[in-house]
Amino acid sequence: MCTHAGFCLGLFSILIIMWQKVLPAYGFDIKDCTVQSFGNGLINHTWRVRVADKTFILQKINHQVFKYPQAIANNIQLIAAYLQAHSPGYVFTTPVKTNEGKELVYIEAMGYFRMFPFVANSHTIDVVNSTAQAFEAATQFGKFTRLLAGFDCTQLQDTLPDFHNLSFRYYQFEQALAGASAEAIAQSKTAIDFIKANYHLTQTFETITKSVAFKKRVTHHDTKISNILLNDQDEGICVIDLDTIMQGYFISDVGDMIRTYVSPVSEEEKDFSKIEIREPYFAAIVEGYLGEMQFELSKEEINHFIYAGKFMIYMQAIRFLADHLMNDVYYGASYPGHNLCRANNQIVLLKKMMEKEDVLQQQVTSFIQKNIRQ
Ligand code: GN1
Ligand code: MG
Repeated sequence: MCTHAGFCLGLFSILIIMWQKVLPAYGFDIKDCTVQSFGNGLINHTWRVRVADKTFILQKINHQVFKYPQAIANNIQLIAAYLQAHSPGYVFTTPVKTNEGKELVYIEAMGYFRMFPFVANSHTIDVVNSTAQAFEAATQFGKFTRLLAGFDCTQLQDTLPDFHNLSFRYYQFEQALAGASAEAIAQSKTAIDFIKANYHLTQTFETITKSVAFKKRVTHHDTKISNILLNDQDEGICVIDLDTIMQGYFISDVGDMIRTYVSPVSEEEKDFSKIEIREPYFAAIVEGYLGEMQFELSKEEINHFIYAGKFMIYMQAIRFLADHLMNDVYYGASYPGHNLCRANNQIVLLKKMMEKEDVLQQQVTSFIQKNIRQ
């Protein structure tokens, strides 16, 4: 929230100027539009635009992070064309074209923008409050990859090179450590020691990248609950936030669901005693995702279902910690030590998951016994 009136007003005028430049590209006059901030992503800025009886989602792409916005637009187009041909009933949101027929608007000194149609009778949620929601989301993310199983994913461009490359993230962490102040290192000592002590998780990732049993597929790479559109009955409609769709391993999508659905509190929680592994929510992810993907995944991949969760939680802890050591240049921070707190939160989550590994593995095993072997 803005605490300084002058700053707030300044920010608002910049937004107005920006909308005044972007909206005409779609044939809209700002006077006829109601624009409201929408969602809570850390990277892109999103607004809901109402004009007459139509609603759209307008996004400003973070160009510092996504250096190749055109690659995102190309990937979305390729996937949309494949889905249109092979699964015509499937809802897949594609950008609205500008008056010039383009998917992106570039405004000098402001960056790239794009607009999506708002899917009627849909809503998103920020927190998973029921196992049914976890099941719906896991089903949608699994279905997305399954429907694209016949699509040649090597056609997709990397919109964020090395995004979920854990070896690269570990290297970035080492670089951050080498450049960090003695004070920041001392303050982060427990987190640094934990990351180093669990380097074996990076080694497992390296084994995966060399294994023929692990396949690259069309992967969403950001499977948090707010990236699923739900209908009024809370049933999944489709996946959204398509920027990081690239080729990747299933551990990214399953792992981020485990990371973000299983605990009742998010990475923002400062009271770590609230972090918990809710077994029924884990089971809902297993049932939803494997319900769609059981015949696509190899036995070896299914055996790494639990690893997927550890991989993503560990990588997120590394990314927050490295950002803290580099003075919050990537994620930003609302208070001093914010990214260290986020990293420590993820470390607690990982420890709690490691404690429950056997019980969780039992859930995967029983799904396989009930379904796949029949
Ligand atoms: C970022 O902006 P958002 O919330 O969709 C990040 C994800 C992290 C997430 C952590 C491009 O996603 O990888 O998991 O923050 N996206 C990018 O909250 O770095
Ligand atoms: Mg995202």
